[in-house]
Amino acid sequence: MHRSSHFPSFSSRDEVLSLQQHKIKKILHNSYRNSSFYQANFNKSGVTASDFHCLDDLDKFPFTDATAFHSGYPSNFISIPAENVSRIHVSSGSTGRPKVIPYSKNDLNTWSKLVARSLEFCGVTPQDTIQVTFAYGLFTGGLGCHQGAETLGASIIPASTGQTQRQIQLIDMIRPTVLMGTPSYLLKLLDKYREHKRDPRLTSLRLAIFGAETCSESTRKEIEEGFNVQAVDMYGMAELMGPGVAQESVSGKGCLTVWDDHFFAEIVDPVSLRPVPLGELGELVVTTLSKESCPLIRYRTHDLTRFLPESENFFQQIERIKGRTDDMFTIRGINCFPNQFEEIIGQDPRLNQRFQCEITTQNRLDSLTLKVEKSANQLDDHSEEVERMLQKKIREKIGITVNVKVVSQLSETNGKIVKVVDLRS
Ligand code: DLL
Repeated sequence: MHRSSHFPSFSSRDEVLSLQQHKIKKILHNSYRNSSFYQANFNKSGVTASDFHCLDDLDKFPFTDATAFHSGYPSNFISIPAENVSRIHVSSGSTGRPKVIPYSKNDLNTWSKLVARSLEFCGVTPQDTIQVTFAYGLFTGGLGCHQGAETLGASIIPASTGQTQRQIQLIDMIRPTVLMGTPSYLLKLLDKYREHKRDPRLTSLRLAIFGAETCSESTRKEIEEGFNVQAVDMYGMAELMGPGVAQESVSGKGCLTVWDDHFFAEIVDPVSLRPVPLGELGELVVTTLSKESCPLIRYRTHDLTRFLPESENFFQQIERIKGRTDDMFTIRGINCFPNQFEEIIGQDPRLNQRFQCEITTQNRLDSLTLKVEKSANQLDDHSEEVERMLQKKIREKIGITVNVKVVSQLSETNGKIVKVVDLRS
């Protein structure tokens, strides 16, 4: 397959590793020199940039976590003068606390190229028209995908998220071939078609690119069968850059190829913070290799994944994200991850796969209410029966008793549904 200039060609894995080593060395020296945050952090751990000689030495360096972003803006964390900042995004991520993320001109340039590379990797070409339904604005999804699509040379419909009826009109009118958005929003769009008795299989679309939140295989299947398209996953995070950190291809479903000429990935046990044995599930930790404005050294993403064998073009591959370490909640002693429920919900066609876990205290006991959206094509109200069935299945499969509430609509932010709302005191 012909690859454009956004796609580097490596002749061996060693070539990638040596590039990473070279870039990390530079990043460590620059961060120490330009950011008082890293100076203090390195000093506290008794390391200096000169202690890094090879990739294995990186584990001498301290981890960075989201608290680094909590000291206001511009902070001692930033490595470039504030006047060299070109754009600022703000992410509340899944934990709610806002993080201010600056980008230099070079950062924006690298980001655009990486999103263009991601799009190309899943078969998007300059001949495609892409409807971007990720939110535009402070969230990195809209503008990030927009710039990348522009860099690739595709046509873009900057629809942003929401106004679902209008999205359908745009698809009818402009006949895009590619749709991008959160899985939650793509399901909502699908539901709107059904509500209006329109067949979503008859659009011009051939490919859906989803990202920004976890998506179970049953949700992917619903999107693929619903729209009669292929659907692939895009991974990213505002602090690292935005969308375009890792990408799934149509022929390689299940694994994300990490653009590891720009991001060095480690997978560690979330408690001991030691590397997990190869192939085991753990927390993804990333060191940015190109970011100028606020480089991240061993940044804890809290996303759960595992290493897979490297790709044929020598990039690192990881499994699609399984969930977040901070999404895990313990209810009456049982550890739960929201996506355990996703697969069970996905088996009932009367439900959308959009749901939220709300945890409260009732009579001094933890209580979990699973709120699930009903599908728009369900004219008859089977809510009570569905609630009973779902409660029974969860008790059988996960071993806990939950309250189930079928609702018409759940609220969302940037097209993402907050999967866990913990209201315990
Ligand atoms: O969600 C960036 C993005 C936009 C990625 C559009 C892909 C497409 P944040 O708002 O900072 O950035 O949220 C980052 O979202 O740590 C994951 O927990 C989750 N996430 C992002 N992509 C995926 C994915 C954007 N493909 C957080 N699968 C991350 C699962 C994802 N979770």
